[in-house]
Amino acid sequence: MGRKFFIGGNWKCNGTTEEVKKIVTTLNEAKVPGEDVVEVVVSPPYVFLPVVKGLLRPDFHVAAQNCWVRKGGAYTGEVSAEMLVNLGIPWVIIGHSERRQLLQESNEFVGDKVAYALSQGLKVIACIGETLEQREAGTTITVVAEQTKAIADKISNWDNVVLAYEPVWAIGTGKVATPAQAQEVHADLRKWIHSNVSAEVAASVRIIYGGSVNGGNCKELAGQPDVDGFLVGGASLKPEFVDIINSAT
Ligand code: G2H
Repeated sequence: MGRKFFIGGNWKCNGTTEEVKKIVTTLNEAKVPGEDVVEVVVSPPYVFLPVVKGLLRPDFHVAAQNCWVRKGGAYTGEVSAEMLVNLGIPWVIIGHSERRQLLQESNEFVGDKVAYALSQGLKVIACIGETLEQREAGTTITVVAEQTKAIADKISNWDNVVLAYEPVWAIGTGKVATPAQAQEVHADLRKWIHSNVSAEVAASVRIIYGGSVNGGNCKELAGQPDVDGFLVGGASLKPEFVDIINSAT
């Protein structure tokens, strides 16, 4: 079976209740292909998860932007995987580069988080990607392979994992990877998974691209054979997100 196209909207730390409701209204009124063609998941900040989940059309789903690395308890300011499950939130984004860079989340910590979230029944969008310095040093595949290995070392079942390749230099900069650059890394990563995880996982795991995706550049990127969808930041807050969803066809 082919890999179903996946579109994630990462709203990051944006929005008021009114703004969030407006985005949901736009999404609810949008004409998009069915769930058999494209899987759509939007990720509001924690505080808006219940309102978005309550108002959002049933064929779209919600994700948290992070969760704690193990069972909840005395961890001030954290939100546990169990709490997300309790709220009926099916997905979580883990290892976004903003957290890796600003909050020093290491590869190992991200791997532990992915494993714990999966163990609790969540589905995970796991983010990886190189910095500009690493790309210019020619270490892109080494870096993303190390990030992926830290996850692979901790999990045995990839059915509920989507890998988001997000080159750090393309995030929120307006500087999108070219379709050829994205395809090259996705294909290399799939090869790495083939050799280091299994042929089955390499064939089935969805590798989505993130980094300045918008309504204008999505179609060409979507046409690349190893690009299985997008994780969209800035443009997911705007009506053009609907065009990005429609790039699935
Ligand atoms: C990358 C992306 C969403 P943007 O962080 O995860 O954001 O599309 O704004 O570059």
